[in-house]
Amino acid sequence: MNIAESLLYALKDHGAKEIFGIPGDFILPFFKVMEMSKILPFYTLSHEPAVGFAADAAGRENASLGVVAVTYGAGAFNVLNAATGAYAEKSPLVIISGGPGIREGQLKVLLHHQAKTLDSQLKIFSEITCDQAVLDDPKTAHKEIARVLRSCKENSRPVYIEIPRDLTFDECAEVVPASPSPVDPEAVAACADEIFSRLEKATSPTILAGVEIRRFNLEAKLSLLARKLGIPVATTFMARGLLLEDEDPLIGTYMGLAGYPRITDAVEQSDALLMLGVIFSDTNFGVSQARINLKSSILASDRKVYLGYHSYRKIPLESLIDALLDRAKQIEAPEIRKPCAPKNGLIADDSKIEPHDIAKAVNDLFDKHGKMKIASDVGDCLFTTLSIQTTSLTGPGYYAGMGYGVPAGMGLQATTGERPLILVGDGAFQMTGWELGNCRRYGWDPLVIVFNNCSWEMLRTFQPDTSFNDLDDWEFAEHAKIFGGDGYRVTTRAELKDALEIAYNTRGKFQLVEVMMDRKAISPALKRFTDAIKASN
Ligand code: TPW
Ligand code: MG
Repeated sequence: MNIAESLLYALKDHGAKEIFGIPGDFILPFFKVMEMSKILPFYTLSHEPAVGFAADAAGRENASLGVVAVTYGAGAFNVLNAATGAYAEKSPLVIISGGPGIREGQLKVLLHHQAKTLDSQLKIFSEITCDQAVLDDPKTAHKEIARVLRSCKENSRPVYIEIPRDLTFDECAEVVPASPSPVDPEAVAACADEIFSRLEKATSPTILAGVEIRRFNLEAKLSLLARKLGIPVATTFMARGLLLEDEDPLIGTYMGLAGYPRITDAVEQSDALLMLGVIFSDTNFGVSQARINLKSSILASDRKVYLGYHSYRKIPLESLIDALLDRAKQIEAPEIRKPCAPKNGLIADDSKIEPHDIAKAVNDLFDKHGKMKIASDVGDCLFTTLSIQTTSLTGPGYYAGMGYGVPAGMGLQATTGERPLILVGDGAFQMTGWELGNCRRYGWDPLVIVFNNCSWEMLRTFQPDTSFNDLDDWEFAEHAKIFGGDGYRVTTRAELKDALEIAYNTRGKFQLVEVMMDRKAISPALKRFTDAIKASN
């Protein structure tokens, strides 16, 4: 087999389900192999940020590799921001870029798409990937691929693979998956003992679950551990959408000052807070890190565990949870009181719509027809998800890169075959919304709700006294037909309810519900968040 086939089989073997990409001359040979070999399905969109976001979302959804393939320079640099978001939010994204051929690299002329030197791209991507390989030696390429894909899975961070275009068809051995990085069982045991004795002594232990729990497929084990120990679990903002089974002892989403007091107290007043796979960021901690007592907390993240004044290294999260499960013999733990789901439906009258009404309308829709997976963009739509019943959610809750929602939703439908619900603001929709024009080719039919306040409203809440956040009214619904979908523009709650029902019942093409709202009409969660930020400043 050739290098491209060897890579494609290895990707499939490591759990990739498809590839998203945009061709260019440096990656044309690889695209040819993708098409002819049919080893993995592949989808093209219109702009590289979108294929990056779609691949990222597919990887998050599957807790496995998401793959994006682009051309050298102009293509790859367009993916850089999506890759950075994937790095920050620990998404296992494989970035494949075509590269200059070995022979043309020796010419004394500059190559098109070249930045500074031919390896500028590799250097730039090295900063936001956890491992890299340039497959410039067909004899060792299979080993390089194995190493890099192992890094991607073990760290759940992006990796970078460059294929010199004139080597794409060179003979290459089959990739044998690399054996897992070594773990020191004694260190794991010592760490688990220490954590366990802290939990046993505590009077109000709480577990805070972060995205790594999902990335490493540990939801069921964590749920069992928490139930055995009788410890309630909150998730971070980033990890909202985890632990959706009825039996899971989930009390809700922790948002610090911006969240519900019951959950904020359970986390901040805990005398043994066990943070598992958490990204220790300002957004996850709702601007109130300072209120968490780090000396009495335990943080397991990035294969390290921090307890008070010391730390353990090379502790994979799964090994740690397994070791804690071994120690958790107590099955008769007290039952954990779970909050009831919000149950106030939309009043479908002639009132103007506010973001909170969208949450209610979506909750009603889910009650009637069943839950959908959600892809959300940044902006008030993401805060609105806090008032929507917990369901599988992908959104850039930490890195906060705009433009994620629409392509991420398309990636979800590509990889699951299920129709997603996409939530997006008008500002973000201006960035990547038109990617919806690609749905028709693939038969995707996402249900899209655009929060149209003609504004970069979230920014206005931070700085109300300037006018550059005013946006024009682009009348998005008007354009939907031309792009292969249906559009509905709604201004009252009754219209919202009706449009959602019709959109839900129309399958086969994307449905765009453009919800018109006043500027300054923001969700309760965004209000609490900005109030908290103002208070902490
Ligand atoms: C790629 C900065 C954060 S929120 C926001 C901006 C510009 C406004 C979003 O407007 P939208 O939603 O989508 O209409 P809403 O609810 O606030 O009205 N560039 C990028 N990412 C970020 N986060 C920004 C700028 C930003
Ligand atoms: Mg807006």
